[in-house]
Amino acid sequence: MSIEAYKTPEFIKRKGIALSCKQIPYDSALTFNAGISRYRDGYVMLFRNDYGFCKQDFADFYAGISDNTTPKTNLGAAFSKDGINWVVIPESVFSLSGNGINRVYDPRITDFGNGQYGVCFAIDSNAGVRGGIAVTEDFRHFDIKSISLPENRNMVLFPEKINGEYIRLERPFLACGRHHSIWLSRSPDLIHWGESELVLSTQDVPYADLKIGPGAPPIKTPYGWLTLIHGVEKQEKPFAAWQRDWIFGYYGGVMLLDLENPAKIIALAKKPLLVPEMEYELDGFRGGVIFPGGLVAEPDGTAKIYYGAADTVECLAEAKIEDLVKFCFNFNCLEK
Ligand code: M1P
Repeated sequence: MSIEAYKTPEFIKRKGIALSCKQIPYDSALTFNAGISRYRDGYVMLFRNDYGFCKQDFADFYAGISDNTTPKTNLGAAFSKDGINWVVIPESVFSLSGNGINRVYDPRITDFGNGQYGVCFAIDSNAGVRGGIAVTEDFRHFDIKSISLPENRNMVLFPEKINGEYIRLERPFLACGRHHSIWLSRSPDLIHWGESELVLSTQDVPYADLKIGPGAPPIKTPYGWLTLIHGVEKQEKPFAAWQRDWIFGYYGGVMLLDLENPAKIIALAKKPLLVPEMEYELDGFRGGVIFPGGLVAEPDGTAKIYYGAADTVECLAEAKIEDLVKFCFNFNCLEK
């Protein structure tokens, strides 16, 4: 299949670009793949900030003039009263390097409800990609609790303990040519992780043929834990992109997990929830990429859905939580 075969359902209301490099008061080329949470009387965003290169560098690269196509990355923070308009903190708030670590990226935020926030992030290291977990109260100071073994990332934390344990979803990179899958692990303290179980394989997701990954930290509904994922499908022709051979479509997806045993899927929508369709989703550093990282429940029954688009900007869409749940049940992969 290709992205033309799918359509974003009408109950998804796009609100456009929430944050772009134009709003960043320090070096910034791409601002995307953010984590978002309610914070005090508003919202907080931790976003991925890639810098040190620009679109022209890619044109120069293809013309054989330059090879400045590898970004540097740090994490920025922004605050908002309404979840729509953001004020960016004047300096980046988090980066790691040394000890074989090259950069951190793709942050996720989970509100533990006690003034503490769990932050998951990916790490590129000399040994491979790793998943980190930190705790913060102010989004300026981060207490790193654990960093996984190599070849794991895309972690998201649940907002509450289940049977006395912290829960995370994660995406190990499976060897031996197996497709990537979403797994669940448990921890008493955010440091030691185990009791891992397979949740979902790429082969079980109709709109993914290469990879899947956890997207936004789950929110609790009466029907189950509602959570977003991404699914990756190879396309027939490359997208309009800075990276001209970029041929992978990324869709946002949605599923419901059992409230008591979140390793069990109750319903998984067989159609994607967010399909790259808008210019800002199709054209950018890597066109055709939708990478959900935030799902925020509002008191009126809507959810704010935050996603990185084209690895270039951070976007917002809204939907009724009831419609997201119905979408899972009405197109449930588990009912063949
Ligand atoms: O470029 C698309 C995405 O590629 C990676 O994600 P995944 O391993 O799931 O394919 C990440 O680098 C991500 O940040 C990026 O958006």
